[in-house]
Amino acid sequence: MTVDLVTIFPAMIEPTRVTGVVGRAIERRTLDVKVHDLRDFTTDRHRVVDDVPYGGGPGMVLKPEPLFRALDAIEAVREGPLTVVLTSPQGTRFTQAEAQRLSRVDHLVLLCGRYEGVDERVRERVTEEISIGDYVLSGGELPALVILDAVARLVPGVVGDEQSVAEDSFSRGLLDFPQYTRPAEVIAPGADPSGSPTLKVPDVLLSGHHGDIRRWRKRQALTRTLARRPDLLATADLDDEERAILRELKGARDGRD
Ligand code: JBZ
Repeated sequence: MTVDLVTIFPAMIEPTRVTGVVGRAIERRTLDVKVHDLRDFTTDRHRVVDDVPYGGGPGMVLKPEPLFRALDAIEAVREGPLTVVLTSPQGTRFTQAEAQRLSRVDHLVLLCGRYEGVDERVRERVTEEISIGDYVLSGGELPALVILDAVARLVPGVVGDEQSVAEDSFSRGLLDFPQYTRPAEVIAPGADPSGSPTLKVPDVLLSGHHGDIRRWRKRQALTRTLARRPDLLATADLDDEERAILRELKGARDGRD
C-alpha cells in the first residue's frame, strides 16, 4: 500500500514515519509513506498556502491550487486510482470498519486541513471526507496520523501476528479483558508498608486451566463492555458462550436493588 500525506507541517508526521509498527512496515517496504509539504506546491515567492475567506469572516482558508498541484504530482507517480481522504470536522466518523475498508485500497492520499478549512472546490478531487471525532483540533495532521496507524496495521504483513489483529477485541466489537504480566504480586505503591498490602494477579491466570482462563477473559471483556460501552453490544460479534455470559451479567444487573 502507498500513502501520500499532504500537510503544511511535515515535521508532525516524521516521528510516525520512523517509529513503531508504521516505521517498521516502511523499513520492510510493506508500506510506502511519502509526506508532501504543501508549500512545495506554491508558485509565489512567499510560498503562501492560505488566504482570507470570500464573504468575510474570521480566520484563513487553504487555497485550492497548491492542493490541486500536490494531487497532480501524486497522480503522476502512483499508477491506478487514488483514494483521496480529506480530514475534516465535516467528515463521516472514522470507525474500525472504515479502517478495514481503507486497508484494502492500493493508493491512499491523506489531505490535512488547517485554519478554518479548505476551499470547497478541493472537494471535487476528494473521494471521502473523514472526521476522527467530535472535539476541536487545530488541523487534520493528528486525525491523518490516527487514520494512518489504524489502516496500516490492517495491511497484511504490517503487524507480525495476523491472528492478534483479527482477534483484537475492538475488531470483534468488545473492549479488551484485563492484562497482567510478572511479577504475580507487587507491593501496592503508596500503600502503608507496615501492613504490606500487595496487588495480586487473579489466581485463574496462574492456574494453567486454559478453559477457565478463556471463560474468565470473556466474562471480564463483557463486564467491562456492559459497564463502559454498552452501545458496542448492539453490534458485537458474540459466540454462544459469550451470549450466555452476557444474559447472566444482565440478569445480575437487572436483579440487583
Ligand atoms: C478533524 C481545518 O483543520 C482541521 C480542524 C479540525 C479538524 C480537522 C482539520 S480534521 N478535526 C477531525 O478529524 O475531527
